Amino acid sequence: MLRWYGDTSSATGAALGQGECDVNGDGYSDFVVGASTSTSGSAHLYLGSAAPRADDWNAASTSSRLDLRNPRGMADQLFGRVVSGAWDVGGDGYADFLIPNANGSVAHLYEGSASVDAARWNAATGTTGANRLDLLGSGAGFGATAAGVEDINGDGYADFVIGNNQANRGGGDVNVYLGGESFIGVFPIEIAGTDGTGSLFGLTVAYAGDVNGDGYADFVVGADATTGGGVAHLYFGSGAPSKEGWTALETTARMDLMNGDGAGAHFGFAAASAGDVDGDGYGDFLVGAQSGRAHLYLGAPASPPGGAVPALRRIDVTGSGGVVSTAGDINGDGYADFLVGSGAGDAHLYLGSAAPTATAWNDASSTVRIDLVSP
Ligand SMILES: [Ca+2]
Ligand SMILES: [Ca+2]
Ligand SMILES: [Ca+2]
Ligand SMILES: [Ca+2]
Repeated sequence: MLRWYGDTSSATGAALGQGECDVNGDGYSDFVVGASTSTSGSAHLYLGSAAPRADDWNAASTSSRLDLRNPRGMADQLFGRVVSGAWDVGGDGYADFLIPNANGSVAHLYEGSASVDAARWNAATGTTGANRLDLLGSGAGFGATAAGVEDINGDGYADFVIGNNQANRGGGDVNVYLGGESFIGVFPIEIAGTDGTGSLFGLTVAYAGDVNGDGYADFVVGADATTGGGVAHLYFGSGAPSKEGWTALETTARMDLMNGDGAGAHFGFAAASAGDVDGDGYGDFLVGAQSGRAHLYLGAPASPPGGAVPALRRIDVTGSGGVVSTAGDINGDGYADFLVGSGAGDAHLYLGSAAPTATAWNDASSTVRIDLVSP
């Protein structure tokens, strides 16, 4: 997901950036744009088609756009500040998506279907048949972040993560929800942060792809406000994920990624899957910082074989770092490309290749980096 950092009193956009997201199953990808405001907030689902048109999507009344409102109807809950694609949580062939109340202790999972219906989706919390699941958490921090993480336990149902940076006496935690045909009522796996009070563990949650190539998707949780300048944790999916496995001090189910950018770097402020940048079949992912650097971790097989923990090669790109995202494959060469921005008027597109290097990407006149400035 993209963690929005800015003026929450104005309408802001955050697109579904993950995977194919065909909510109504018509073969065209759809996307959500959040518009968090100081009132109740809103979000808009734009339906893809063979010939999308701005005048249609922007019309006051159109079937190509579904306008979503805070089902709780309350002000100041930051509905729409965070949106995330969730793949197919219910296993019915339609993509689902997440919109938490980022300041409201509730996260909403919207269920895709052949006949998506805004009125039904906007029904008040607790309404049966709303085609929406309202997941309740404790404390105002629950729902500050949300991310679909594909399928981390390999059962064919997509899974997702909700962050609560204020839980656990200020150390933060995340809830991992495993999808299923009738997963309502199943308790999430709760991972409590151990990075200290005020570390903001869970204020970054992100899909990482399958980093170690074992067939299970992996995910990242950031705690960017530790006294050491931030930390990020890579959690490995498996056939039987467990709280104990993910939280043990010594474990092969988790990898702790340490900050190398110095105090105050806010390493882990952002994270995202980068796709497969070097085309080796292993998922690569980004950890952003406010140090002016972003870090690409290249996926690799477990070492030694049979475990989960890979030896990850890290490439640091310089110039920005607070906003990171996959870009898909911009130039169609089979290597995924990625974007890094500062949130202050610049963004950089990094082109993937079989053998990417920091030297080539960071060169002042690089041919594998495209610098974008505000037009
Ligand atoms: Ca569609
Ligand atoms: Ca699953
Ligand atoms: Ca994996
Ligand atoms: Ca790779």
